[in-house]
Amino acid sequence: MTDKKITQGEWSNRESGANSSVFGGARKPGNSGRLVAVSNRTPLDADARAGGLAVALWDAIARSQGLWIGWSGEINSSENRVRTENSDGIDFAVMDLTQDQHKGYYLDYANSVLWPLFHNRLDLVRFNNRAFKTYREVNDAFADLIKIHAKKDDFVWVHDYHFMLLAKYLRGASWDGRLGFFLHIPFPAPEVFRACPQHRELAEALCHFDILGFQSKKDVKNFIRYVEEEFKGKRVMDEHVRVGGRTLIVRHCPIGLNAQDMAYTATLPPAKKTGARIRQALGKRRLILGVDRLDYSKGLPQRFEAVGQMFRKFPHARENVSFTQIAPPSRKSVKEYSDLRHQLDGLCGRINGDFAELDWTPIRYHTRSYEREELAGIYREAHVALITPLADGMNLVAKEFVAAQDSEDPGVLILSQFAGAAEQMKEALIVNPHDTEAVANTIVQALDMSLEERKTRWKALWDGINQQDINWWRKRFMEGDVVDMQKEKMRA
Ligand code: GDG
Repeated sequence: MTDKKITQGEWSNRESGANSSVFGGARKPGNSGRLVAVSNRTPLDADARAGGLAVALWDAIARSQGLWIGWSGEINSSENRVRTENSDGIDFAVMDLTQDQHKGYYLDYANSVLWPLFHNRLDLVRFNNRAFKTYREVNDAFADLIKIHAKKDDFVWVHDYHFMLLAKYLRGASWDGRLGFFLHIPFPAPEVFRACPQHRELAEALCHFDILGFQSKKDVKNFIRYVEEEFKGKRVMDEHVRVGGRTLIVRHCPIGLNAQDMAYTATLPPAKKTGARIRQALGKRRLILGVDRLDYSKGLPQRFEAVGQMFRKFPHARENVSFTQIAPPSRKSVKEYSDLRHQLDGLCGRINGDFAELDWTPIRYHTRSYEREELAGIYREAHVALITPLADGMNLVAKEFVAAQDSEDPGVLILSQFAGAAEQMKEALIVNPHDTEAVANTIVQALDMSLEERKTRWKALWDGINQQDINWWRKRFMEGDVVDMQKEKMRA
């Protein structure tokens, strides 16, 4: 692999402004072409197929006869590692990773450097220059795959922190097609990002995209402040930033979900059956619910502590509620995740030991996943959703919970101020997840809330997520570009 790093000198020289403008030049609205999505996991993977991203992009890709590029999910060290196939009308080009690539790029860099760093957990980051070389190598290999399969008038939409270097490698190979990048996780404050030895290389590479989409206004601010401070970047219009001789669009683009579909699913027989089972198990008690991948960014220990405090401080709550946490394990091979599992096992055991009755278990904690239909039924049955991440790009569970509610008797959403969703979902009860006493008090506030207030808050939340749903998000990202491109394609 060649190291295509642009030196600091070259980068500074580009600030003269002599180079290309982006949306003002060749890549302006109305170009025709296909949509090419690039993401680490693709919907060929059964686990990713049901996700919001797949739903959001599937139709748009199919309409433009585009394709999806990503990791196959397989580890294979042979020469023959690229596979193309068509699934339900969508073309895929997927690549296996070698054992070394899987370890360096995925486990050691994406999962053990970028994920904790971008979630403000410098204490968990294991900086690793060798892993970064593999991260470069894999990004370079995917850039080659894109060059082979994408055409110059396609819109290539790259997803997430696994592929931050792609645009630089493509531009280095004279690719001047349209390139967009959406970051699903938060963009850290510049002070935190600078702790990463490769921060300049990563950020400079991002500046080779034509458009960068972020979940929250805070992420946009962090990124713009970083390029202003580090690369003397300048905001030239609302969304346009001039940096390194290029102009890129930096767009606030909060992801949504297919709200109507979740609302409908929650009324179907499988959801109702699940709801009835829970009701039977709960008896007269009401359900407080958490649903998260088992991840240290989700604030689960603090949440368990808050629930324990609530049972201690408000003994009457013991008669009235149970807390259920659904936490399907992810990234089991990373040490921090098994440590978290042990910590939660201990906390759960302690709280249940302190408060359980012969006929009541205060905390139920399930480290398994449920079918989407079952999950919809569980959401609908919950009186309170406790969504308290310490850092989160958006948090779709908060939106799914709202979508699944019965409008005549809706549950109450308690949401962390550190979830991207908190910027949009202002009618939730917003909490600081580190302040476990305040969270305990807020749970009681939610349990005591009148039906009228619950309905008012829910209606405002529903209107928001229904309006800014997954299709709104896709269109917003591509505003003035691929949307027009697709219209042209359909007219043709
Ligand atoms: C990243 C960002 C951003 C969970 N348990 C089960 C299950 N889930 C599904 C939920 C939800 C999804 O997993 C989790 O989405 P989140 O948004 O909460 O979080 P991340 O996985 O961390 O996603 C995040 C997101 O990207 C999108 O941009 O919002 O901030 O970190 O859809 O429903 N699904 C099923 N069974 C389970 O047991 N079927």
